[in-house]
Amino acid sequence: MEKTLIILKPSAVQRSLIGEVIQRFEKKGLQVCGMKMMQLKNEILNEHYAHLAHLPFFQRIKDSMMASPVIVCCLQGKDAVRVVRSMAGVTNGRDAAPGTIRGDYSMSVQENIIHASDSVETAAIELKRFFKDEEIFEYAFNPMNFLYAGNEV
Ligand code: IDP
Ligand code: MG
Repeated sequence: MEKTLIILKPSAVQRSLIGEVIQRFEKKGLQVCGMKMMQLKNEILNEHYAHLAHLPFFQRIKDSMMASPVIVCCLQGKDAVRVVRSMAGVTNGRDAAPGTIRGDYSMSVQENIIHASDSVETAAIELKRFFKDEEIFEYAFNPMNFLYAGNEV
C-alpha cells in the first residue's frame, strides 16, 4: 500500500494543532505507520528543501522549520500521496480552499501548517530521510479486535 510523509511544521506544533490535523487523516481512513517528534537541523533541511535553495528567502524558510520541534508522520493508504496532498491544499494558506488543512488553519505562504510529499518517488526518498526502517510499522488495522477483549464477545 502507498505511503507518504507529512511533517507538522512548527506552525502546527506551536498553535496546538497536532491533534486536529492528525485526526483529519485518521478520519479520512489513512493509517498512521510511523510518528515521532524531531528537532530539524540545517543539514536535513538543505536536502529536504533543495528545490528552494535558489530563493532569496531560503534561510528564512529553514529557520521557520527549525523554530520548534516538528512531528513527522508516515501515512499509508491507496493513493496516499495524492489524497494527502489534496487534503493539505495549495502552498499559500490564503489561497488554499476552505476544507483543506491549509485553507482552514493558515493565513500564510510560509507558516502553512503541514508538509506533504508531492509524488510517490519523492515520498519514498523523504520517508528514508526522516525515518529509520524500524520506525515504520506494518500492522493490521482491525478496530473490532480492540473494542472488546476476546472473552467479552
Ligand atoms: P509545498 O509545501 O506546497 O510543496 P514548496 O514549493 O515545495 O510548497 O515549498 C516548500 C515550503 O517552503 C512551503 O510549504 C512554504 O512553507 C515555503 N515556501 C514556498 N514558497 C514560499 C514563498 O514564496 N514565501 C515563503 N515561503 C515559501
Ligand atoms: Mg513541496
